[in-house]
Amino acid sequence: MAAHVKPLILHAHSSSPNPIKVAITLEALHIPYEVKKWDFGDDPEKGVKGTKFLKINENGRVPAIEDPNTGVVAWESGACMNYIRRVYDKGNMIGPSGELAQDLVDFEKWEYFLLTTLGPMTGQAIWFRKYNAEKNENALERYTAQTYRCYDVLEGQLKKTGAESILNGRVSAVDYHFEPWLHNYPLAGLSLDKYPLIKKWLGLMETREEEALHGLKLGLCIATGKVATPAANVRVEHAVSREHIISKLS
Ligand SMILES: N[C@@H](CCC(=O)N[C@@H](CS)C(=O)NCC(=O)O)C(=O)O
Repeated sequence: MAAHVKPLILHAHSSSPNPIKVAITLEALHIPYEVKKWDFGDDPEKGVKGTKFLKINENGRVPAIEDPNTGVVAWESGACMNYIRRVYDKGNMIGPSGELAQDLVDFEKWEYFLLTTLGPMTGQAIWFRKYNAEKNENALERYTAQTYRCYDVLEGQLKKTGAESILNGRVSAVDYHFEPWLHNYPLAGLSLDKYPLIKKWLGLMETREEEALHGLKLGLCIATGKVATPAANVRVEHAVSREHIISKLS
């Protein structure tokens, strides 16, 4: 990333998966960024539903990004990540792996599946398990079943790719979309016992993060001696550190 790039501002909340996806994308592309944290609620100065934040995102949710290099303001994690890719991923490190119409559709269909289905179903499962003031077993059952249905679909896809990445061939922004949501399965009270390939993929993503922590500490993001194959090197180049990201968000 060119040295003259001014840090982007990532508007976030420390424990939420959607801002983490954007942070992973920024880290993967080595784009400098600063995190501005917001509370949930309507505090006029600090809350996502407060007057100050609503001027940035009238939908009152994180993430949002501001790019001082272009003046662009974006919200919705998908729009933020696609903006970042269009402007900063000129070498197409994390986008669709080919230029065929099918390659682009494959990328988008998994991206949209996460944004419209797996993410919201998991979010509701977490809500009804942990946060809803009154018990609502019916809603909890419904969202738990729907999230497992999404896991079935993802497990089937990982069977086709060997579970190294969601799309064939390489880790992409699609994996960055899914990882923070799958990482939250215990919070939603779910189990991966019936999903060996999701477990494998999640484990690989987490290994990449650990590897990258080493690289990031050195100011580099290169494969370490522990990684042997060229395919793994590609993974590590895209790797990011959960600890590093969480430390920025907290
Ligand atoms: N579809 C949105 C969802 C954003 C979203 O729900 N963000 C949550 C945190 S993960 C939020 O800001 N919640 C605050 C609230 O509901 O008041 C996206 O992908 O960015």
